[in-house]
Amino acid sequence: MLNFSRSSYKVLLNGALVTAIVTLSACGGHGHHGDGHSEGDDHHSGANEAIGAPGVAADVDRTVEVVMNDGMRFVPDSIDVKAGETIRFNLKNTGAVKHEMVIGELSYLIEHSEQMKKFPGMEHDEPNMLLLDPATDGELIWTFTKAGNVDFACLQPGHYDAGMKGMVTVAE
Ligand SMILES: [Cu+2]
Repeated sequence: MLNFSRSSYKVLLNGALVTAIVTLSACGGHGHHGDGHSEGDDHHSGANEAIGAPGVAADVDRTVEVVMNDGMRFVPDSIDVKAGETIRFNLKNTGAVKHEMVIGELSYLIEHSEQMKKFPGMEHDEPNMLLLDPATDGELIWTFTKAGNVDFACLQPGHYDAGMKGMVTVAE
């Protein structure tokens, strides 16, 4: 009787463990949920020095309006900022399907675009992204810390491949 209880407990534990691993795999296992993965994975979090950092409302220097549409475009898809600027992106989804703006390195965006095709229901909520339902708007605040190019894209399945991407040019 005692042995039976113990083995049932083990199975339950293993079941929980398996579930956790599957959940991580669905997102590529790269820890962009910010749930305590090793620091070596930070380049996949979407928030690193090259692309900038999440901004706060009190620091906003400028607001930029960006429309996301079912033509699979960001309007505008080219945005100029200066290093150190905190931008409030006022995002508007004028389409009939969900769109999102995800700021990140190109490799991160492409990888997650592929993941989204495999797991279309996968949703994220990170400071470097904003997912909008059809005909809604919202804001994403981001501080661009370093000069260079910072990519952004919509990672809803197929949207990146259809050209739904853009670039922020960060001047010195
Ligand atoms: Cu989209």
